[in-house]
Amino acid sequence: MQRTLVLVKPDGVQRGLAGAILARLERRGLKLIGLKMMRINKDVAARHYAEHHGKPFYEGLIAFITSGPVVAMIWEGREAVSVVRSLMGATDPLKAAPGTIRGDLALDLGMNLIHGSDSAGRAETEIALFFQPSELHEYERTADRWIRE
Ligand code: DAT
Ligand code: MG
Repeated sequence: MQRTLVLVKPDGVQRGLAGAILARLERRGLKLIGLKMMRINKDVAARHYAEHHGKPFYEGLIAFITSGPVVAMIWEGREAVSVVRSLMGATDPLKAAPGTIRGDLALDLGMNLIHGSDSAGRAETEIALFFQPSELHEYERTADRWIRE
């Protein structure tokens, strides 16, 4: 089953939206298998956002993501990566569709509440960057027979 990394960014924690964001993913039927609050340090931030190194917004992005605690989560489910990306909405909240997390709850590109891995390959790398294997929980969920055909 596919897994993906989700971060409720510092703006989401500060605004008291961590629970609301978690609930949206949970209600969709995705399965939570890892969860922790953490402060991202500069080294992890640089590795996580390496693809954006050198871009004009890079320094601000690193400063933002390290500015306060985040809630890090691993979600599992069928096509979890693209399901989470669609629930998140477009990167720029002004372009995100209503009904999505960013489209309903955010206004600014730099304060867009949530990170989700953008491919299955990136998800594996990001999960390893943020979680130890012992922090991931495999368990049976009785509701799964009402979620998965
Ligand atoms: P996403 O978070 O949707 O995967 P991304 O990986 O392209 O988007 O960018 C990572 C984050 O960087 C994004 O959530 C917000 C910020 N960002 C991206 N493009 C930006 C820009 N042009 N100006 C300011 N911040 C930007
Ligand atoms: Mg991205």
